[in-house]
Amino acid sequence: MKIVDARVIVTCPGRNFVTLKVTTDEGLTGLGDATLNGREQAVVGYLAEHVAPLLIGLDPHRIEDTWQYLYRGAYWRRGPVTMAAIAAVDVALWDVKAKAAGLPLYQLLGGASRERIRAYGHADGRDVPELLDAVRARLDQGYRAVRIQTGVPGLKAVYGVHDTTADGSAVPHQQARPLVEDWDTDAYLRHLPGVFEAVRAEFGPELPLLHDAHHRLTPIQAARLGRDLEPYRPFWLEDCTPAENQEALRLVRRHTTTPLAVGEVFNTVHDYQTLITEQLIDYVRSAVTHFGGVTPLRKLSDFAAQHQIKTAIHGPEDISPVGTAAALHLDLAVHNFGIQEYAGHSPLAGEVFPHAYTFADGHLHPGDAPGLGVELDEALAAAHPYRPAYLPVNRLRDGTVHDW
Ligand code: KDG
Ligand code: MG
Repeated sequence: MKIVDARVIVTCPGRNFVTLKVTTDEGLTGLGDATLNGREQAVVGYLAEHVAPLLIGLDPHRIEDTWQYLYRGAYWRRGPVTMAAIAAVDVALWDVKAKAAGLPLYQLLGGASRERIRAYGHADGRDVPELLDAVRARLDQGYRAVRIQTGVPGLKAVYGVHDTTADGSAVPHQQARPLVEDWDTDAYLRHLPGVFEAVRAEFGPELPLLHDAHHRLTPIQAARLGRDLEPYRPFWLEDCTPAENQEALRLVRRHTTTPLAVGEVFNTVHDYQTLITEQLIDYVRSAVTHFGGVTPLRKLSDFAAQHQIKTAIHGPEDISPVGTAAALHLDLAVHNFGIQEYAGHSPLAGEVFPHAYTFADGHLHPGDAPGLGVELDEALAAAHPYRPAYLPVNRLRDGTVHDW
């Protein structure tokens, strides 16, 4: 079998998604997600100009060799743009291989290790009463685990507290310049334990509660927060410190037993070396889409497993249904699965990407269609073209730029 066509398709069914579609001489097609939120066109250029021409004539079954060819062959390694482009190729080739075998992808990854995949959803509110309503709404949708984020008194716009559309999905920031959010770490550290206390008081001790600090704390601040949250038994504290500094987690770890989750902005296993070998975290959070695909994420899972660390693949709205499906096949197959983030997509995104995966009773399943189980309605995609959008930026009260 040979690849005869490789095309990049950008669509905005409510938010931008970048998809690679490969076609073989046997008429099989494969899809890969290359969406890099707020920097989509950089990946489009990388894929269309530098990668797609190299794929023509290759045997799509040679996934490992193609991965190494694109990773080592470029000389310039790593980084989100490069790794999103390689991920799209990797996932598209896995899709082709599994379709050629007539099997859902998880069967090629070793088969199912479980019946279903526990998911967590997002609940947020500008204040505690709004958050409690949002948690209730997620429980009504069937979720059995919830990430809780709230506004902080005195701050106008805080990470994770969304404006929502009529269907409840988050409004993407489609404007010429990034929205500016504001931040005050002391106010946040004072506020958050009370938020956990209120949610526990309302929903009891069993509901798994997660929280994302989105890289904003120093190690000692993160240590304090982890300790202050311990009475409420969080499922995890995510991205407590800026991701570049792996050593920072040593200090956090010394002070708290709150489980730690890290990795949505990581692109390769090298970003995890210290974190995994020194067992400084409990969950690896990388996305198939930003980590070079199914091939390296499988290797990461196995490396993490040797250190009793579980997987928790990144699943925000800005990973397309193609990237979501790829995650679900891995989730079902790997032994050390922990939990899957599932923010869901707008109904229109679901129509642009018809898919076999299902969500019911708080759990996901990738379905049993051959391949990934996701298609792309190209006519509908074309009817919703790319719209420039940025992620927000973050400033302290005195105007200093802070981590977003
Ligand atoms: O594009 C950025 C989002 O994917 C990120 O902010 C979401 O932190 C996130 C999460 O945990 O889902
Ligand atoms: Mg996060």
